[in-house]
Amino acid sequence: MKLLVAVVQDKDTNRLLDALGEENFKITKLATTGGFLKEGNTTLMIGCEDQYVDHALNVIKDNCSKREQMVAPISPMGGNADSYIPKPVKVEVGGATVFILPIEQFIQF
Ligand code: 2BA
Repeated sequence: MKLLVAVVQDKDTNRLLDALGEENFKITKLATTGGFLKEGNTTLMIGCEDQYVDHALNVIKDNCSKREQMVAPISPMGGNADSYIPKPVKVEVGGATVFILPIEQFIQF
């Protein structure tokens, strides 16, 4: 068994949840925050048998889009003002960042 931990954009979450649900995956949804953008994103925990991991990854891939996002500059409080670039920069976010962890035991009481 594996645990897929998928960080996705909020905009893709409902579509992805529906698609995974249609394929009978069991999911826990967590409201999370990206460390870089400090904006809300969604982390899904998906426990599944090894033989379904590729299918889950395909569903995630098909339902999460890459987007470009502008990041506002953060003032260099106490930092070096010489390297401060006072204009927004573009970063590419998503489609999904997925960690695949082996599960030693799965217990439900
Ligand atoms: P954030 O940390 O808010 O990052 C959002 C996007 O900003 C990233 O998209 C990446 O394109 C860019 N970015 C992140 N750190 C950067 C840096 N130091 N310099 C320049 N650009 C940077 P993604 O790579 O698609 O990541 C989307 C979200 O997935 C991340 O949101 C974070 O919540 C999670 N994530 C990505 N890699 C991770 C990792 N190795 N461990 C834990 N969480 C991760």
